[in-house]
Amino acid sequence: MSLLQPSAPPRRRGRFARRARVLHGTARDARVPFALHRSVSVIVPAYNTAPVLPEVLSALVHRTGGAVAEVIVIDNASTDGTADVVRELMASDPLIGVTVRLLENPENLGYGGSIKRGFAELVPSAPFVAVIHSDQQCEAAATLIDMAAAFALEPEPDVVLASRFRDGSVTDEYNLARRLANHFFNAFTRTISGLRMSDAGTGIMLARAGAIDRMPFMQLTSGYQFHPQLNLLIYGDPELVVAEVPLCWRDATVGVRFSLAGYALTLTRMLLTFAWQRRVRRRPIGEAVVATSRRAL
Ligand SMILES: Nc1nc2c(ncn2[C@@H]2O[C@H](COP(=O)(O)OP(=O)(O)O)[C@@H](O)[C@H]2O)c(=O)[nH]1
Ligand SMILES: [Mg+2]
Repeated sequence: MSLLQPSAPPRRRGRFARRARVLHGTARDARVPFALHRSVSVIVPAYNTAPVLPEVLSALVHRTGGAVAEVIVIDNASTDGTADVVRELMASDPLIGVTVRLLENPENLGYGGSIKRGFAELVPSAPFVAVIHSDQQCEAAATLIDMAAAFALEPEPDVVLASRFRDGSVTDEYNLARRLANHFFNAFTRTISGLRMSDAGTGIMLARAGAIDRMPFMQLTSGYQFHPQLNLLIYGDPELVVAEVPLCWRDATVGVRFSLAGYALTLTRMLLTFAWQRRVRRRPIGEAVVATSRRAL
């Protein structure tokens, strides 16, 4: 019996025919499929998250049903001793010591810069690559297991995205202004792109490395618009099967909170540039997304 049921048969007709096929998983008693055992490499971007990062790493290494092969923490030049905390944890817990690798950016490379470094490191060799944040806005182990379990769906997905805004998602402890802004930008992104995505900005994902390898990820922004750009590429790729699973997401208690107004401004600029490239210049999705990088900070 499949543990995850598609909520609706995937549609291949009409205006979505040339887009990625999207499945909707609802995790119930989720289990890691055999194919993913010891096969997932997790990227954990970190910036000033020392107080909570040990628990995130411990969850990923000890409580993910055997899915995790390695974890790469990418410290983005934190100033609160995040890297030292990771080193201490690696020294005190043998399994964490052999599973976690710490990469330290010599200077802050931006959020997207860290993910690009992680992808460049892992995509050539790992079978599956995940992104889980270091600030505990979601429960790391449960989220990774839910995403892994979605690989039992038929047809098997290439990319699984954890969504804050679909049936089963829990966001009551997530700031109302950010929730509303996300709803607005999801609708805006869907209107502009014609792509059926429930959470256009999610950065929590698990994918076959081959699916990421298809993306020109090094040409995306090094800033916060990295995932909105990457998600346009993923949902717009007709060769990919994409699954969404519900995510429980709450406010962070650590780290640096970026300005919502600044984020909204750069996202608006990115989306308007994308619309111009698609509709006026008639560029394919991939080219249109890459063309937004200059404006997507
Ligand atoms: N704010 C910030 N977070 C970073 C940076 N580099 C990596 N991160 C990590 O990236 C993750 C997401 O960043 P965050 O600011 O929480 O964004 P949000 O959760 O998407 O609203 C967190 O785990 C951060 O610790 C950076 O330069 N700035
Ligand atoms: Mg966060």
